[in-house]
Amino acid sequence: MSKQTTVDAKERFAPGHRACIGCAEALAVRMVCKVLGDNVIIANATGCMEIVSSQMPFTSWTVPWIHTLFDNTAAVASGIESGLKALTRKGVCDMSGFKVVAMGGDGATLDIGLQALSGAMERGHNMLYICFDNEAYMNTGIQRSSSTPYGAATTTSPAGKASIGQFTWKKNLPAIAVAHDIPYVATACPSYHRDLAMKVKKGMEVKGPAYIQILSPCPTGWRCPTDNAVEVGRAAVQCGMFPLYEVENGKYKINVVPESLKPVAEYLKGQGRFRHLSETDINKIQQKVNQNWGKLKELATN
Ligand SMILES: Cc1ncc(C[n+]2csc(CCOP(=O)(O)OP(=O)(O)O)c2C)c(N)n1
Ligand code: SF4
Repeated sequence: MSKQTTVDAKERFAPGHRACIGCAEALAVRMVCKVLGDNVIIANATGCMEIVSSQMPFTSWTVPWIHTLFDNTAAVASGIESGLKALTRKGVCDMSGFKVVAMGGDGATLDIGLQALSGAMERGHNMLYICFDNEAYMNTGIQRSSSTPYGAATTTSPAGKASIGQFTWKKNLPAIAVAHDIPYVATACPSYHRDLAMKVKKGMEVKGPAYIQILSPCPTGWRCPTDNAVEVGRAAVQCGMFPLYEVENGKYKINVVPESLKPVAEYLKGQGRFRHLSETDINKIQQKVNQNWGKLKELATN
């Protein structure tokens, strides 16, 4: 990991869990937990990472961890944070060194739990929320979410003669988080592990709410080989489909700036969820990516 971000050898998301072969969401959780350290309490929404890690009587978690509903993860984390503050204030025990971390998939975060997340950010809780974005509701069988990219086939946005697959563009939750005027927002991907570790560390250290969205390639739902989730993640960053940037107190910085963006076609062609796309469809996606990249660069220069 990065020179600035030291981690120990301890696994806080331990092996033996039941994630699919090649799952980059499990990889991302493992990396994140290495940076979090022991003084954390994690509230984890229903979803792949909860299901694969906590089937009674087993657990992969070696730190305090609570399974929450889809809709209330950020509310539960807010409550824990307030509780810790009260314990410290009343002299019951000093919990000031603990950080509350909320985790959810993109369905739990961008759709069902968004209201609770917005409330927590607006109230200014001292907590880090991490969205593991695999771009669909994977745990229940690859249903589309508002984070599913345009053109992707899922079981509820199937591609066919009359359908391109997902017909809406990916919701920009980092921008929504920035609009809450919180101190730290970032995007990350396990394919860039030093960058990811640096951002998790910053999110832990900042006082107030922090939001990090981690692109987490899912071979099962993306229909890609199980041995190339890391490459796919890198390709998403290099073509601009998932740029890596951070926003500290409103100031944008792009962390990985490719010399020139790779064509999106290269990224799309490796994944079965996009295999039905025509050249015209791919051009449309390319145009949108160019447009979004231009906007991001502008934000980062201001
Ligand atoms: C309110 C509610 N609706 C639906 C479900 C069923 N459900 C459980 S996990 C899941 C999918 C989770 O998707 P996401 O949050 O994107 O995480 P992933 O599994 O992709 O990591 C669904 C739909 C539920 N538990 N609660
Ligand atoms: S469905 Fe996808 S995100 Fe879920 S455990 Fe399998 S590879 Fe990982």
